[in-house]
This record gives sequence, C-alpha cells and structure tokens, in this order.
Amino acid sequence: MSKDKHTELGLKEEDLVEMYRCMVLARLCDERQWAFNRQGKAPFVIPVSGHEGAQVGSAWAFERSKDIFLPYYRDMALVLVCGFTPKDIFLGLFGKADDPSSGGRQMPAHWGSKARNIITGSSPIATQVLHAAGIAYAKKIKREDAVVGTWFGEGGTSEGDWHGAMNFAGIHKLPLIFVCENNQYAISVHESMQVAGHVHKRAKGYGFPGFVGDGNDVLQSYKLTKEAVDRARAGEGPSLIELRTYRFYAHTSDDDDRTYRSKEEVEQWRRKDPIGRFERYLRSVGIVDDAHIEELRAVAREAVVQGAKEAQAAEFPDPASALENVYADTELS
Ligand SMILES: Cc1ncc(C[n+]2csc(CCOP(=O)(O)OP(=O)(O)O)c2C)c(N)n1
Ligand SMILES: [Mg+2]
Repeated sequence: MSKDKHTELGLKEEDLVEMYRCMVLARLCDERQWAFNRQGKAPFVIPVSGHEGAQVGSAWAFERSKDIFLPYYRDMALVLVCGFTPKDIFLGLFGKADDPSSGGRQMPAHWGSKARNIITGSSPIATQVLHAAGIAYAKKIKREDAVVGTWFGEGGTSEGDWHGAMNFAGIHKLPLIFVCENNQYAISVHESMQVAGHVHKRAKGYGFPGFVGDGNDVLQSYKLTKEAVDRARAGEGPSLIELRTYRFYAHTSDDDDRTYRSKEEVEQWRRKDPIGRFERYLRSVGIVDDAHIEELRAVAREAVVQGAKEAQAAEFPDPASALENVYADTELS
C-alpha cells in the first residue's frame, strides 16, 4: 500500500491538525479584523485570506526554536505558526501597549517578536529581504545552526533591494530561503505588467535553484520549502520558492479591488480555497470527520472572540512613552 502524502513528507497527524488550526485561526482573525474596520474600530487592515496554505506550509518547514523569520505585512498565518496568538494580532491591530511587534508604534501587520525570532520589517517593500541576507551572512560567519527565511510578494521582486539580496545570497551561499507569495497583483498592477519572465527562474541568474508550486496546496508549499531548508542547513546555500496563490480581499482596507479585477476572477479563485482543499485531504485520509472539524472551528472561533475582546480592553501606550524604542535615548542640551 502506498503511503499517504503527508507520511511521505514526514508529517504526523498532530502536525496536520495544528497546521489546519493555524490556517483557520488566520482566516477567522482576518474576518474579524475586517468587521472591526467596517465598524470604525480598526483604521487599517491588511488581509491574509487566500494565502494561508502558502504561509503555513512554508513556515512549517523551519525550526521555530532556532531559525529566523523575516515576513512581510500579509503574513498573519505565518506569525500564528511562529507563536503569535489571536490576542497578539488584535493588540497590534488596535495599537495597544502590549502589541508584541512594536508596542503600538508601528502600523498594524508589521510583525516582529524577539522571543519568536521574527525580525520587524519596514513599510518599503523588499527591505526585509536585504535584512535577511545580512542576518544569514552573520549566521554563516558565526557558524550558527540557523536557516533564515524571508517572505515577500511578486511585486517585491521588482525592487533593487530584492535583486541585491539574491546576488549577495548567491555569492556567499547563504542559508537563506526566499519565499515569494505570488498572488498575481501588486495592489492594482497585474503580474503581467510587473514580472518579466517568471519569478522562480530568476534564481538561476544568481547561481542557485528556484522552484514554483501551488501555494493553495499547503502540503506542496511545505514540501518545496522543507527541501530548501534541508539543503540550506546542509550548507548547500539559498533557494527561491515561488508559491502561486491569490488574495480574496482587496490589497488593504484602503483599496477597492473592483476597479482592477472581476468578481468572476475572485470567485474562480475562491473555489481553490486552501483551507477547503486541506480539509478535503484531511477527511480523505481519515484524520478528521465532520464532528472534529466543527470542534476545531468552534475552539478557533472562541480563541478569536476572546483574543479580540481582551485586546480591545487592553491599555493604549502612555503618550509620554511615544518616542521609546523609536529614537535612541539622547541627552538634550
Ligand atoms: C518601495 C515601495 N514602493 C511602493 C510601496 C507601496 N506598496 C505597498 S504594498 C505594494 C504592493 C506589493 O505587492 P506584492 O509585493 O505583490 O505583495 P502583495 O501585497 O500582493 O502581497 C506597494 C506597491 C511600498 N510600500 N514600498
Ligand atoms: Mg502580489
């Protein structure tokens, strides 16, 4: 009898259930944050829905205790894998004092957490990719057993920073994995007007391998990334993984996607929902049934409702502390 797909990948039942839980949590947090935005309670939302398979699959390939994560703003499901809780997500959304990313100083979705090896990013796209190359270089020089992962959209690959990091990684054979969540749009700009050729093929020009996979298939996203992480840990250098996916909502709460894509196109991609697909796989191998799915979803819903409630009740930062961790402490004469 042939083995199940996940067994071949070395994933246990507990892994799959936890991966599914993170995907569902991200989706529910996303829906909740949109509701807060529409109620006027959250000024700015960056949605994750549609990207959960690519994010959870790729993040799962890393070792959370020692590897380093440099995500971009859309990576809510990724940071949930790294240990963020729904409460953490909402603390950031509301800019509360206990927001783990910046204590309410950054825009929402600029993820960071020293305790979870997540390096906070800046708003200019692809800057985190350069930071990742620098960190991977330091890890290599210090001979530390750590692989660095950085995530970005296909729009980010048009930036000079991205190419500089790719070149540097290729020269120094860095333990660095570049993960592109290609959702085919950079705000309103379609991939056809953004990317000449194909993202994954660019790796060859920098002397290391590039791969493309279905980002709405969490297990395929895991497989490609895990193979890349294993190569990096064995000293074989960087890889570029392009995961093809789609975002279900507008770019942010400040965008109106009806002006550049059709309802039919969105509907067509919703039918390839990574959560539904994973659920069907889990059922097909007998890991979950209707009752189990309902129970998992109910627990996730409760965690989101409770996390949002606690974050709403939490304190804002003290205005007197506004400059803390923003500027260095200097003596004013
Ligand atoms: C250097 C820079 N240019 C422009 C912007 C404005 N901007 C923010 S997100 C974005 C689109 C990025 O698209 P992509 O990299 O494909 O990621 P996605 O949002 O689709 O996940 C742009 C142009 C920016 N933040 N930084
Ligand atoms: Mg994009």
